[in-house]
Amino acid sequence: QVLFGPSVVFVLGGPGAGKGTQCTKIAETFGYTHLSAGDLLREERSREGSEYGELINRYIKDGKLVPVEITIKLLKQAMMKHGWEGGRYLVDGFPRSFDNLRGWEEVIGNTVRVKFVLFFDLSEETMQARLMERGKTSGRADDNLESIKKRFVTFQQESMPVVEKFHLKGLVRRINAEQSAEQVWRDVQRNFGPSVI
Ligand code: UP5
Ligand code: MG
Repeated sequence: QVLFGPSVVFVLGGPGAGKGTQCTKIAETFGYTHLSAGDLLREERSREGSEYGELINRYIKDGKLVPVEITIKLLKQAMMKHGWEGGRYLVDGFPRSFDNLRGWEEVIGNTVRVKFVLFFDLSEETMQARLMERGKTSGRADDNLESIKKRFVTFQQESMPVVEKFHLKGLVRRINAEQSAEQVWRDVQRNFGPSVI
């Protein structure tokens, strides 16, 4: 059993579900460190001397999942940097496949306590509209219709089965992410605070 290692909340949901937006608020309000797997991969892509830059770029544009060895290395590095013992982390956008989960279990496994999984649930129509709107200014290589469609396929085929698996373990807390950001935040907050530590 983990006595004083880090604790983690996984934050899952489709592309454009609002994971990043809500994680920022949770981090500010409840003292978590927010680690977005996608942000870590994008940082690594632009890091000078990175051997993975090209590869990461290709996978992200295609809406495919970067080999888990890379993602897990970045996540673990970030957790060590911010403090391992007693750290409280929001892991945003990971694990998004059974292979991701295997990587997590092999490298991190029971050295970390997974408290629960926050799952943002909403329609593809809404996600698409949000991402197309963001794409006007985001500069993200995957905020275009072609990449968005590919991200949806990956989410349905690879990520939803992971959510289902966590659900069967009783770990999932579902949020109606179709609502306004304020309403979503109101629902998200109920899952944090003294009663759920
Ligand atoms: N917005 C947010 N909430 C709103 C609301 N309630 N109402 C109206 N608008 C709302 O939000 C998206 C947009 O919607 C923003 O403009 C926001 O203002 C607005 P955001 O909070 O950014 O949503 P988020 O769920 O974080 O969307 P994101 O695009 O980051 O989701 P993805 O899961 O697609 O992206 P991520 O960065 O996690 O991954 C990108 C790619 O990296 C993946 O496709 C994959 O290729 C790769 N990747 C891996 O390979 N492995 C990993 O482990 C992780 C990523
Ligand atoms: Mg995000």
